[in-house]
Amino acid sequence: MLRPLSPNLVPCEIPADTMKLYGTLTSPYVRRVRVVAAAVGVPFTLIDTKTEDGQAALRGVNPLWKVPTVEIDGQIIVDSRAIVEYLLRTRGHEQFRPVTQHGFILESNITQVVDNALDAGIRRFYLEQDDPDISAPYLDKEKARVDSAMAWIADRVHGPWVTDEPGFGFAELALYTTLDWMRFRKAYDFSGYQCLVDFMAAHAEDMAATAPDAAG
Ligand SMILES: N[C@@H](CCC(=O)N[C@@H](CS)C(=O)NCC(=O)O)C(=O)O
Repeated sequence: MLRPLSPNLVPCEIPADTMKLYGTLTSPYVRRVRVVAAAVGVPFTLIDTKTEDGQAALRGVNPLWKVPTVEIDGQIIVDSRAIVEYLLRTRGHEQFRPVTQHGFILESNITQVVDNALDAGIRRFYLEQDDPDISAPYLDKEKARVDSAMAWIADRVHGPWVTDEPGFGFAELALYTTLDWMRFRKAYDFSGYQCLVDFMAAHAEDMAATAPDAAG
């Protein structure tokens, strides 16, 4: 099981070995990086992209203007999956279930389904922030896509795990951060799936330190 060491570390001065993390404390994708950085012992400084300065800094390093983006070991990495992969490859896998040859396809399918459901939820969230009454057939399709994805995932979750190999790996991290963001933003009610409720309960203690609720 993955045990985060500390949720955020924000020193006054940035030592050379500290990662610069562009993001917000409410983003589920940024949370994945925060969890893994804490678990492998990489301190980071958060550049808050909700602020004007933070957003300008992000736009200077990532042409997609998306978070998380990190600066580490003199390089910029965009996309949470690549950042997590880099941290695990360079700082150690000890607490993280590795992806085996056997498990690769299932893990890949699960993370694609989870991430696409999350992306659909995030798009709806942003659009409804701009216009609470917004309505369009494509938005209905996005909602139906999330329903379909959740039913597919619920079929595969067993106890605290998602793949057929036990252990906390990327699929579990992706699913936990996604469901917790949906709970936090009231974007999707998964309480009808007892297996998803149980999955969340199994990891809640380990994930509490990085919960989005405190950030508002
Ligand atoms: N595939 C990307 C997705 C990142 C993503 O969508 N981040 C959201 C925040 S949770 C974002 O930056 N949205 C800004 C926008 O769409 O303008 C990853 O895994 O890092």
